[in-house]
Amino acid sequence: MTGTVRGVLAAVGVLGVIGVIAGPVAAAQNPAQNTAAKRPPGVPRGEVAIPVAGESDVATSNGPLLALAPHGPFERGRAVVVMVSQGARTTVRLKVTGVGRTAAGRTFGAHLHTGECVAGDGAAAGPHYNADVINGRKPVRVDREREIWLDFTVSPSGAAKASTAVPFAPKPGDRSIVIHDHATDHHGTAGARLACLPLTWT
Ligand SMILES: [Cu+2]
Repeated sequence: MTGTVRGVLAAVGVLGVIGVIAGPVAAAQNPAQNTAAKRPPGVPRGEVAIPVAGESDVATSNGPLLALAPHGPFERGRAVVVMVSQGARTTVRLKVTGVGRTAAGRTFGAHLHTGECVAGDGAAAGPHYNADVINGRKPVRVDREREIWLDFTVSPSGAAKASTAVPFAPKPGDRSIVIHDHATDHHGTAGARLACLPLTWT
């Protein structure tokens, strides 16, 4: 599944996504606790309200990673990302699975980029989503408060998790999570683009 959901998510597709990611939406993990008893007025049976307070925008994506470089450790990789914005605060969680064993123990950079995730075309993803750049603020600062950085270290079983919280709400678009060859340095640089996951919301 790739796409956007605001406010109310269809239970069938989304519980699978939420189920692997703890956090603000963790209460959705157990479908048995989220049926009739928690269904607010106007939410049809079979759907579940996201249990977060106030106005929230939720964007999720779940699917195979698209290769941006040949023969990388992410060729059979999959990823799930859940981004929840409440006001000016956004929490993003990423889970990656199916990473090649040669990558166990390695740390990779991962970021939200402004552009699309297109297989074989790393440039299509554009630059990092930077809140200063997007909002025209100068000087532009590059750090984990202005950008969404999700560096992760791969476990022996080929899985990894990362999360971040930032003080801004990214503007909608056809965007991507890009995985890079090495950990992000203090300039925001992380080497070659290896794979990406589309993340689109409106
Ligand atoms: Cu990046």
